[in-house]
Amino acid sequence: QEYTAIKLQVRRWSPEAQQVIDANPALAGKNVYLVAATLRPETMYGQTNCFVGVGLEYGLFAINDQDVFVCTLRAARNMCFQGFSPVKGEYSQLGAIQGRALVGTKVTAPLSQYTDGVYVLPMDNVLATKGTGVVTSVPSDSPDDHMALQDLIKKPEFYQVQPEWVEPFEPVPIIDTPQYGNMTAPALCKQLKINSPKDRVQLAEAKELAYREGFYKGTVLVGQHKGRSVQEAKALIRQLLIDANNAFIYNEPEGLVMSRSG
Ligand code: ZZB
Repeated sequence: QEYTAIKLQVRRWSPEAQQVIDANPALAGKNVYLVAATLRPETMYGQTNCFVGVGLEYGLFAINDQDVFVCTLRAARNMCFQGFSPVKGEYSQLGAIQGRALVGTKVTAPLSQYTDGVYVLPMDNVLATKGTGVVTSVPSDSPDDHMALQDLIKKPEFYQVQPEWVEPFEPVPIIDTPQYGNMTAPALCKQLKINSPKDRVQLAEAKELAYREGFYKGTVLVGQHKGRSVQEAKALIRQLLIDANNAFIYNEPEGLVMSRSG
C-alpha cells in the first residue's frame, strides 16, 4: 500500500507531553512532527485536527540531525528502509510517549484552512497495525472522522478534551460531488443513518461510497488546483505537499496491511 505521509509539526505540546519532552535531552532543539498516513492527499485543505489512539504508544524517532517523527514503532521500522532514518535499515528511537499524553497538543496541518494550527484529539478506531498510528482528520470527506468528532462534541468530559479544541474547527467544503454536495461525509452519515463511531459496518460502507464518489466524480473547490477533477488533482496536490517538504511517500509491505473495515 502506498500512502502519502503528512508532516504535522508540533507548535505547542500539551502540558503532559511537554513534561515528557523536557525530561529528554536528546529532543532539545529538534523539530518534531506527528506523521499521518493518508490515501487522500487532495483533502488536506480540509484538515481540522489530528487523531491518535489513547491506548497506543508512540515513539520519537530521529530522522536526521534536526527532525524527529512521532509514529508507531512499526511505521518507524518500515520508514528506516525508505530513507527516513540516520542509517539505512536502522531506526533511531529517542523516546516514547503515550497517545493519551499527546491529546491537546497543537500542530500545523499543511494546506489546512486552519492556519493557526489544529489539535491532537483521541479516536477509538485508530489501528496500531496500519499507517503510522497517527490519522489526520478531514470530517468533510471522511465518515470516520466526522462521526468521531460528533462524539467528542457530545461527550468532551468522557473523552477528556476541551470543547475549544473541537468546536471551532468546523468541516471545510473542499470537494464537490454530484451525489453528496460539498459535505460528502456528513451527507453519507445522515443518509445511512449512522449515529455513532461504533457503527463500524455502516461506516465501512460510507467510507467505500465516499472514496468512490470523491475519486470518480469529485471536483476540487479550493487551492491551486481549484476546478480540477479529483482524479487529476490528487497527484498534483500530493506533489505540491512533497515539494514543500510537508509530505513524503510511505510504503507498507503487502500482507502486513490491515484495513480498518476488516
Ligand atoms: C485523510 C483522509 C481524508 C482519509 C478523507 C480518508 C478520507 P483504508 O482505506 O482503510 O486503507 N487511517 C490511516 N491510518 C489509520 C490507522 N492507523 N487507523 C485508522 N485509520 C487510519 O484507510 C486509509 C485511511 O484511513 C487514511 O486516509 C486515513 O484517513 C485513515 F477524506 O486520511 B485518510 C472516504 C475516506 N476519506
